Amino acid sequence: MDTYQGTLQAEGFKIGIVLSRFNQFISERLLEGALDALYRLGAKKDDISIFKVPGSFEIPLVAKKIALAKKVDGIIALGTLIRGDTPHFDFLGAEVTKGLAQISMEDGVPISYGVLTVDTIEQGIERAGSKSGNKGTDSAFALIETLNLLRESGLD
Ligand code: INI
Repeated sequence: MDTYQGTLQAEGFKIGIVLSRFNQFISERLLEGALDALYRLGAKKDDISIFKVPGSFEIPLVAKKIALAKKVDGIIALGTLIRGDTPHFDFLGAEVTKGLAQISMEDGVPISYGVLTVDTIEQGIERAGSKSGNKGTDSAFALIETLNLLRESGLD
């Protein structure tokens, strides 16, 4: 029986990070968390490219272009969607999630999902480096594990 589980070793991987600037004070904490994780796992600064977009809606298009350019091994998507009084949040959340999943499947580029979808600013802060961890950190770990799983199992 063969069981594959990716190691946590980031050295040598080229990583693209797409970051939405909307709700910047939270999203920047996600970026800090992702970068901290990547460096702790051995990634080099020169192997990381950061693409800042205005809002989460713009993340999938830029991720798609990065995937098509074939210059990175994997992509981390970071953003913060906070529910308002209208259905806007639901439409945005669905499109961003669906868009990223589709790109990852179509282009075979691993994308990890670090887009917060929260009801309140407090919930966002909690998930960006305080009591509920940091979703940016989690998504960096998930990407590196997935990249290694594909490499080590011969599927990439
Ligand atoms: N973008 C976000 O990343 N988070 C939000 O909470 C948000 N809200 O609430 O509106 C948001 N809107 C901007 C959107 O992503 C686009 O940038 C904009 O519609 C222009 O295309």
